[in-house]
Amino acid sequence: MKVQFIGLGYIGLPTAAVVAQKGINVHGVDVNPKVVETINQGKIHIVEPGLEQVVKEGVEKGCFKASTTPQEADIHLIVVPTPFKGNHEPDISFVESATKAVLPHLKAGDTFIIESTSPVGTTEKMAKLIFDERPELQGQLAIAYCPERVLPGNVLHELIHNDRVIGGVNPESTQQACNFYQTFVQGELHQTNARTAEMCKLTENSSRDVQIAFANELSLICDKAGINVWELVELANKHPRVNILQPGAGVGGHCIAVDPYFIVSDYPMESQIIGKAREINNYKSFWCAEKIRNAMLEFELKNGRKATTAIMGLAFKPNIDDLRESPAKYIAQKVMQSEQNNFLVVEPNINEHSVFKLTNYQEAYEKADIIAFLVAHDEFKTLEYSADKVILDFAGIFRK
Ligand code: SAJ
Repeated sequence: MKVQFIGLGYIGLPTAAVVAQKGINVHGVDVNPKVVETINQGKIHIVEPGLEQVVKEGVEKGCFKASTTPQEADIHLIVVPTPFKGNHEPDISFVESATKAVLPHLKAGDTFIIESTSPVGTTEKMAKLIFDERPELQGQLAIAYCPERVLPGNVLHELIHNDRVIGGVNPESTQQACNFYQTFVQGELHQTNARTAEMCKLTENSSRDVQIAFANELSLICDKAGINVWELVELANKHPRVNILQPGAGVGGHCIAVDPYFIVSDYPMESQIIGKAREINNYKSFWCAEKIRNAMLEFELKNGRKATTAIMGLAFKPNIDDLRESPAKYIAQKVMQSEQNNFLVVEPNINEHSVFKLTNYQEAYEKADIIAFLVAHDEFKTLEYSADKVILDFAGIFRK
């Protein structure tokens, strides 16, 4: 059996490596020749604990090879990004071009699986595209959708142990795709149809977005009402059927802040809560930036000099080095662009940044007058609360 992965990014690469680890012949394809070269040297171009070792083993054993062009295989997986266009409409052009690239290599008996997060109906659209070009394959291919669900930072474990939802364009396709996932997934495989599987992925991330929006909305209310939101959430969660998430500086990353728009864009009238949650979570970042600005003005009025402000954290969530779609980065940019004040920017998970000059977290905490915690990195939790500083704790470091 040969398995081909189109797309060797944050999901494609670890999945390909885990499949190769099973001794299965894996051909990985990426449009970026640098990525291909790096992988063929047994190295990786992304940060993910433990991944480099698995890739290295696969390459050394000869099970895992990367190239810029697709070839014949038995299983084809599409694992490319689905960003959005102008007004938050999903852009499936990468899925389309990956499908077109695989098309000439398909043969009777093959399985074609899309893992990329996709709007409802994408798998059926790709099936049509395939059969329009290759009508002789009608009834001869398994075509299915199976979303990835792994959490960055814990990908290798979750790839094997998470349950998967698998939906084919017909029951035979579903079964054939399941047979493939059985080779490396220890979690349960749940069978459904392609549209439900597509919607399931969007639902999972929208559910988390809505729940975080609830926590963020509470934080705005509590700020006005003079209530400590961290204590409030902790106490409410003592109820056996309440489980509120943590408020923060907004929602970032390339999944939760993106996927809900795929529902809103196609079903705008129906998706009231989902759309509103996106607005609330975006507004929370804007609100944090305003809070920091106001604190700087207040400090200046009170002390007759400009404050030094520490921006604590740039990543999109705690303990990672990923700054993509990061609310903390957005807030830092917003606050710093219009002010002449002194800023100390901290991000313990990266060594340098092309825009921000980075300062050590302890030094920044010591030197600054205003401390704005934007991300709950573990390092920050080792700092002692200091009553003589203005502390804006959007990440719940001191929970005060
Ligand atoms: N966040 C909060 N409060 C919380 C939890 C998270 O403000 O209580 C914020 C984080 O700081 C971050 C954002 O939400 O900015 C997203 O972080 P996350 O840890 O919730 O999720 P991701 O984006 O790293 O990964 C998600 C996961 N989906 C779900 O938990 C439903 C993961 O399982 C998916 O595979 C991934 O999206 C994806 O690729 O779709």
